[in-house]
Amino acid sequence: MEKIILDCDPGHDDAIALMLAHGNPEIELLAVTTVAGNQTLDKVTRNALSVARVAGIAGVPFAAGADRPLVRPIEVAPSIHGESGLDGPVLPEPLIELDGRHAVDLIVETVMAHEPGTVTLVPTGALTNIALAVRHEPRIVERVKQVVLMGGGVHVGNWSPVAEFNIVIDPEAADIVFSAGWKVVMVGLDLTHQALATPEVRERIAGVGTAPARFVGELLDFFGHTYSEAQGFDSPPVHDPCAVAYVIDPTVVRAERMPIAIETQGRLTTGMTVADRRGPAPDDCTTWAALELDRDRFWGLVVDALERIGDPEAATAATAANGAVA
Ligand SMILES: [Ca+2]
Repeated sequence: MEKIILDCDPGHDDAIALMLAHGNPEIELLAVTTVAGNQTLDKVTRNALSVARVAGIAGVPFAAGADRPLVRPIEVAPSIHGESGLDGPVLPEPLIELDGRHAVDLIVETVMAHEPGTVTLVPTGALTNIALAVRHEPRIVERVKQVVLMGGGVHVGNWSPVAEFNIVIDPEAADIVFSAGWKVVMVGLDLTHQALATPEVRERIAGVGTAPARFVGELLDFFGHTYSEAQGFDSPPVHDPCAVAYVIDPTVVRAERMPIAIETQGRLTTGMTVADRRGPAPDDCTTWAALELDRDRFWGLVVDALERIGDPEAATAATAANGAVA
């Protein structure tokens, strides 16, 4: 079992990442934390709790974190994710309550409570919470197994010609996380632009036939529309579950070790993940870039997770009905 903390900003692809982490039997989801990014903190936090209900997640602490980047003003992405941050499906009223702790405290306490080298951090939003956690308790750098993050790209940007959204909205936080000295796997756009929800993929998901699968279908309908309008994609790239897939099975995502530094000063290049591919990585290099996705096995993991999640609301209703009869 791989123990993870998912730090996210749902977000259509974050929602699918959360479902993959919950449904996959190789993953033990220790905590879910939220950070401002795709939308404001209040919105993405409520979205995370709604998705928890759809997927039947219970007994996992959810905590809200930073409501803005470390230094810069907040920047959100309604052109991709809509005004709610998760436009498309009806978002049910959450059943679970938010943990009272700040996300940074929950991350630090969870990492320090587990054996060294056993907890993987999976950030799929801006790196604000993770950077704050490093500053708050530097011992987590030694203790965490690895950081597998969705963000950046070796050759490509999306929010600017050379920068990806999660990195560019808080490049100072990204700089702290990439240079901390722990193993960082950058699951960036080179990789996630291979994770396209094509009509064939969406048919496979629809074939699962459950309420959570329909919810994912409605997410992908909206996401497909905005990605087509805003960035000219025929099918939307479903970024965030790729990071979870790497944790489940690193052979689904091929990564290469290479030095990666964050540009925080550039007039045109702020937020660029500057990857050095000039030669073999030096021995002390701790950063990796994901480059190649096994598409079929990746979507197989997503479909399998949805099948295992089943229909939690229907199951709850059936249990309640049986209870009433008894
Ligand atoms: Ca995200």
